[in-house]
Amino acid sequence: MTQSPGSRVILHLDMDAFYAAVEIREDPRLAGRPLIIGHRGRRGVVSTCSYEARKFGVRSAMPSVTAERLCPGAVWLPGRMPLYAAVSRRIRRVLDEFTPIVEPLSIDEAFLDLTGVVAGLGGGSRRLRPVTTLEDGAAVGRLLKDRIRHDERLTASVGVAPNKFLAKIASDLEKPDGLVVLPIEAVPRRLWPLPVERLWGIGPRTAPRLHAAGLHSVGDLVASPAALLDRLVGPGTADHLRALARGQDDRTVESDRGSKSISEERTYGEDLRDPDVIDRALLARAEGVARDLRREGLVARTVRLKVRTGDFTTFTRARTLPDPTDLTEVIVEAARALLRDRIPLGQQGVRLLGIGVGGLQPVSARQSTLFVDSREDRARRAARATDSVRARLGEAAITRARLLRPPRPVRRTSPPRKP
Ligand code: TTP
Ligand code: MG
Repeated sequence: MTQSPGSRVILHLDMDAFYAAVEIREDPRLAGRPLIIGHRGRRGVVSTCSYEARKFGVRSAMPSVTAERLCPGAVWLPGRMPLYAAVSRRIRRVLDEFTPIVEPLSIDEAFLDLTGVVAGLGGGSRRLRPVTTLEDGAAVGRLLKDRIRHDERLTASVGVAPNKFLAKIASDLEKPDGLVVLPIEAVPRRLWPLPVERLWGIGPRTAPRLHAAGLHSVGDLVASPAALLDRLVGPGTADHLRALARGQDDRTVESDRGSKSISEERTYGEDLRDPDVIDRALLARAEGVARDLRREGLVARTVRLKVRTGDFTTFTRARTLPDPTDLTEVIVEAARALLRDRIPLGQQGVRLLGIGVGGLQPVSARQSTLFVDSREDRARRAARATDSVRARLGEAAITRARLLRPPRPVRRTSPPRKP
């Protein structure tokens, strides 16, 4: 499969009938029987149940009395959290072996960003190479499922897609023990038939309003006139839902390790309007953030730009870098692109400007050796040298020429010359 450059490979993993599956592993006599984890009685609710119990209509969060009525023959167990938590921690360690960017969502599910990570992708020789396509991602998914089956005797369902939303949809499509790749081309066939409730942001309050207007499936929503959805949920939410329905989602996988994110922001007494002044403010924030990264020995996978405009609207936009970095130039370029392409400044000036970085990992853990090019290494060495001069001689010892230049009174029409 061909993919556009810069596209991501995101994996979502969700364990099957997690608490119930662990109990069945501990006592194989339970296998094949309807098993419900939860407390019986008037005040109890179902935590989860085996797939055999689901055939009777039993579901998570259902009152236990309802479950008892639907499935009178079920075995009930109260649940053992410490055991499930220990299994979850061990699975987490397996996930960590595959990529440094793991975002756990709950005790039994997580997102992994596999873009560019090096894995033994099989093909007879099990050659190590970086993950670049969804098929590579699926190969990693297979390895991951095999490891969990082997180490824990449990099954997981995996979705592989170019973003978080589609990966999560995909992991659920063929549960249990599923492995589904969901490229953007498959969105009409696989996403559009699903109920609108599957879009993030459509909850119990919004869903009935959409149903009343005849919008039941994601496809209904795609086919509906824009004005209808705008009126039902407001134009902001409508845009968000339309993007998801087309399979678009640019949220980044936020690793919880090194969850300490690094950021810098400034509020200005007077709104910034001159593009040149705004650009220099961006550069200064990027410089601060990059220096913190280098001091901590970390590289960042994502760059986040925060802009508050004169009318107090706040925008936060993020992008994933093709390769983790601690370089000012790379960070400021990402921030510039976000400002240019993703923030509708309109006539507004900038009141607050911030740059943050996430997806942090130790510089030594940079896995995508493919991307280590000597130009970047040289830039990094230069940055380190500058940092150490600053550390010895103080802040003012070295300043970027660009940051010294006075603001220009008129709009720039040609790119700045190199100083
Ligand atoms: P889920 O992944 O939602 O459910 P599951 O793993 O049991 O089944 P599936 O195959 O559909 O993924 O939740 C993971 C665990 O979290 C689940 O085993 C029990 C617990 N849980 C609750 O205790 N209460 C709830 O309402 C839900 C949804 C889950
Ligand atoms: Mg699960």
